[in-house]
This record gives sequence, C-alpha cells and structure tokens, in this order.
Amino acid sequence: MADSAHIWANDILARCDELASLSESPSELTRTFLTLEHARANELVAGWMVAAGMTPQLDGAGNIVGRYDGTVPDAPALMLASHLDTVRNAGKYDGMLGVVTAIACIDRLNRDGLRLTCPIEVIGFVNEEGTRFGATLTGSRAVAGTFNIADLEARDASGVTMRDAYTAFGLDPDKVASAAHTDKDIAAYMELHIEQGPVLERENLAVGIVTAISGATRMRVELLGLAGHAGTVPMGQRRDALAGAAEIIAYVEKRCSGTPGLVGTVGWIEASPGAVNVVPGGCAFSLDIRAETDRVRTAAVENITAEIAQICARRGLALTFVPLHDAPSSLCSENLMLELENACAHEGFPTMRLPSGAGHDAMALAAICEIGMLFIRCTKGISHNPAEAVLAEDVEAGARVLYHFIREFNYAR
Ligand code: HGY
Ligand code: MN
Ligand code: MN
Repeated sequence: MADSAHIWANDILARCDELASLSESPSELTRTFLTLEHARANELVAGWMVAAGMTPQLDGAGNIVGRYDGTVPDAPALMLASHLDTVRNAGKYDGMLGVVTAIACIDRLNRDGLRLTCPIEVIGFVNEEGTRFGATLTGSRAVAGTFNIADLEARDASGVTMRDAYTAFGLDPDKVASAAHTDKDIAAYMELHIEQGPVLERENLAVGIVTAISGATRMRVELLGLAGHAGTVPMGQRRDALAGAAEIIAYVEKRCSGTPGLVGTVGWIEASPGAVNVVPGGCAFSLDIRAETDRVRTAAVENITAEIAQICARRGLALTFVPLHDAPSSLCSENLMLELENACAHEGFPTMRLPSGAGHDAMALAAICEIGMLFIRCTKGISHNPAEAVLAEDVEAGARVLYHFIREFNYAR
C-alpha cells in the first residue's frame, strides 16, 4: 500500500475495482446483504485488514471489523467505517471508497510503526442500502445497539426472511445484537464517502465536510382494488390500483417540489396481475421522503399519507402502509468538523461545509458517539448509477486528509 512518497489513489481505486467484481450479476454491480458476494467481499476486505496489521473478525451482524490496537489498550476506539453493500446496478465507490481508504490509512500507520493512544476500528458495514429487504442501516444499527429485531421478519423478493438469510449465511439471527458497542467503546466515528451530489464539483473542491445528514422515512405502500376485464369495465366503475398509484406519485412529486432540501421518491412499483388486458387490482410501491430538518420531513410525510388515504377512499382501494425505516436528521460534531478543517488546511486542500441529502451509516452511530463525515467530489454528482466516478487526485486528497485527521486525533474527548 501507499507510503508518504507514493500516491495512494492507484491502490485505493484498484481495490474498489476488485470489490466491484464481486457482483450478483455479470452485467452490473449489485451486491446485497447476506449473499455469497457479500461473504466474498468480507473475505477480501479481511485480507487487506490483515496486511495492514489489523485483526479482522466477523461480528454478529455480519459486519467485517478490523482492529488496530493503540498504546492505551482499553481506551475508547476511533471508528472509521462505511458500507460494502450496494444498490442495484450500482457504482463502485458508494460505501466501498470509505472502507478501502480507511484501510489504506491504517496500512500507512502500520508501515511507519505508528500507533495512536486509542485503538482504531475499521468496519465494512452490511446492509446500509436496504436493497434486499427494504430495512436499512442493519450493520451500523447493530453496532450502535439499535438493531430493530422486527427487521428479521422482513422478506426479500423471493419471500426469504432476513432471519432465514442470516441462518443460511452461517450467522445466528438471534445474535445480531451481540455486535452492539456502547458509548464507552467509541471515542468518535468518522466516515469518508463520495458526495453523491453536485456541490463540490460546482465549487471546484476535492473534499467537503459534512454538517448534517438528512433524516429519512421509508415505507412500502400496498393498494388493493379489483382486477377486471380491460375491455368491458367502464372507466367510471374501476378500482384500478395502478391508476391510483399514478395519482399518488404525481402528488408526492408536487408536494416535495419547491421546499429546499425536501425530496420524495417512488423508487420501485409493481402492479398485479400484470397483464395487458387486465385492470390492475393490486399495486405496491416504495416511498422515500427526506429533508434536512425533521420538522419539514414529518410535515411532508403527514400530508402525503393523508392524501394517499383520500385518493384510496375516493377510488375504492384498500390501503396498507408498511413502515421500513425512519431516521432523524443527524448533526455532525463541531469538534470533528474543526479537526477535519485542520487536516484539510495542513494538507493544502480548500474545503467547505455542506449537508448530506444521502443517508449514511454515520446516522446510526450518532446514537452513541460524535460523528464526522468527509466527502469526496464525484463526477457530475452521479451516484446509485454505474456512471459513478471519482478523480484519482480527489481520492488522493481524501486519503491524505483522513490520514492527517487520524494522526492528530485526540481521543480524550
Ligand atoms: O439511500 C441513501 O441515501 C443511501 O445511499 N443508502
Ligand atoms: Mn447509497
Ligand atoms: Mn453510501
């Protein structure tokens, strides 16, 4: 791995490429929770952790956790982490860049024979995205002690529960909570991540410092009308679940437009029975509402769920809301922002403070410790898309800033 004279970015980018080859599909990058590809990614990362002088282990939630001891054995640890799972047809850097860069920094400490007073834990979290089961932040919430045991009953598209998937993966679903840390175990949490937005590129900055992470509400909405013959049921007598969903989606877009920082998304939809000549009797879709402040988000969720109920009543559709995720917006620590600003100044990278519209594992850790996030510019702000890209010099900048932050980290909070 890198040393002070050598650039880091080539090694980091090569490792992101290696991880990207571990996909459920030969034609795109999709690596979801508790799959063979997830196990292979953990193994690959564990090997890099060993080479960097860490001791890796799989925790009860399926996270890969590498520990680099400090000179004060039982001091609270500095936690550096991000996630190793992806959305469908993903980019190579969302999550993975943060884990690989953290390992690169430990590798350099190890090569230089350096130790902090506090231990360092590097974690590759599972299931930040929620792609397979809908429930999200599973690994980081397990570490924060807030894992929702009800999530074990969530089912994937083929009806497999998270509980059964854990068993098939070789982990005891009743031991997920054993991954929990307390606030005594962690001095601070730091996550390097691509921005997944256009701001740093617009401001021509390689790195940015996150001030807050938008809260998010996710749910599955199920509508039940009446299937019928497309040729004989008059328009005025239909209980068309898909047409109802269309009216709802148009409302979500209208309600969430025009309020800065508020966004609403219907990411997937399925209609049944799904035949060209049948009025759809059933429809299910996802709803993802986010805002920088909880007040704006909860007001939008209230308006949207009330409007959905009215539309369904008028159209004679039965309605079920299935909650999937609810996370308050999380503030990043002023101390950690200042320490990141010092590191940027020391390494000669101008920076700015900015909020994150995307959710991150840091939101879960905010429950038990101070959190900080360092953003790396990504090309055109594109993410959750195979066109996701980073510049080598920005990866280099991120690694140098993170390394200096680690070197100067004063764990006596
Ligand atoms: O959805 C998000 O914001 C994150 O990428 N999981
Ligand atoms: Mn993501
Ligand atoms: Mn991410």
